[in-house]
Amino acid sequence: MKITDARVIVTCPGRNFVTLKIETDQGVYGIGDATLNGRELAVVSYLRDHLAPCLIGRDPRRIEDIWQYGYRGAYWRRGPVTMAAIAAVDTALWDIKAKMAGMPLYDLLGGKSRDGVMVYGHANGADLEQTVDEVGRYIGMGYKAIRAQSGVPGLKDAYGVGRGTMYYEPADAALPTETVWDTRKSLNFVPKLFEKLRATYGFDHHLLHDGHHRYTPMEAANLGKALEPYQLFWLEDCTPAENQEAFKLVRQHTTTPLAVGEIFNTIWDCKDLIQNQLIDYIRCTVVRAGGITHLRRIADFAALYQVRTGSHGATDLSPVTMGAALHFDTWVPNFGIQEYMRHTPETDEVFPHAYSFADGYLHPGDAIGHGVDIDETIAARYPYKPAYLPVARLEDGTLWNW
Ligand code: EZ4
Ligand code: CO
Repeated sequence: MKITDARVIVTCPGRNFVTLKIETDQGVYGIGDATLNGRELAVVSYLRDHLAPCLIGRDPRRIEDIWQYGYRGAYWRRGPVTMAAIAAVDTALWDIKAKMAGMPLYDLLGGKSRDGVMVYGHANGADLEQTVDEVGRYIGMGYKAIRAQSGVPGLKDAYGVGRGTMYYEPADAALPTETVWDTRKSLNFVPKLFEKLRATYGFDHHLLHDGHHRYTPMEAANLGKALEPYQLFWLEDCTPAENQEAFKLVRQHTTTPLAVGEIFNTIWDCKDLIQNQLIDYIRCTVVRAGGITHLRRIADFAALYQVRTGSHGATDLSPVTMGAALHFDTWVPNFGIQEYMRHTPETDEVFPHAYSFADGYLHPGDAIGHGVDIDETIAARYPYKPAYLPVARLEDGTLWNW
């Protein structure tokens, strides 16, 4: 069996997506997601100009060997661009293998460990009252777990607050939007939001919050401690994690569970955090962390330390990543939760998929492969459009972490 073609498809049904389609001499094809928000064309070139030509003629059944070829064979290891390209190839090859086996991908991975994948949705509002109402709306839709982000008094454009509520999309402009951040204002406000949420809805639902890398370790510790009475499911990205040791400081001050890893690319980024038990959930997902082959390695390593998975699932993760992640989540023994931001109807039309939502759970469906396809005719109607994530500055103009 041989790979005959590896094509990159760029489409923008409301937001940009980069998709790899691998074709074989046996008529079976596989689909992989290669989207890197705000840096899409770098991955397009990596695939089109460098990796795809090396794949032609290879046996698509040799997933592990092709993974190692992409990783070790480039000499230049790791990094978001490289790992998104490797992930796209890997996802497409698992899709092909599962189709050849006539199985849904979760069966090929080892079978179902659970009946449904618990997801958390995003409730956000311009102020406290609106956010509280939004959380109520998510509870009404059947969600068991909800992330709450709110506008902060005195700050324009807080992270996580959209223009429309259902389809929050941070990559909002052809050049990066500038936003302003102030930690003091945020620390004054966030505990009040969760106090109100628990007072209104009680403690039956899981509540989550994303700090989006904006606090220093000591500020993060302070926030984690202040949130303890409200029993969060997790506090995410409370401080930047390049220096993994920073989490020792946070950890020794708070019992609020911590989640990190949506911007990690490999097991090496997670290694110290996991083996020192500095986090509770690892946020890596298929496209960011080298596909199913590498994500599986991260999850198995995490299991040794009772760290559970909590895969990133924002709108920039295409339905292809969502589908593959749901198969992974259905199998992985140490599953925790899956993030789920809904895609727009235009995106769902470009990517027909077998997964579905019911009662707070996503189900991967029983289609063979990972169950997500791309309609190239519809995709061609939406050409690439430059779109960037915002940047954040402190009130004095200092560039900060968005
Ligand atoms: O800002 O995926 O938890 N979710 C997030 C996302 C990220 C975007 C960046 O592309 O932090 O909203
Ligand atoms: Co996040």
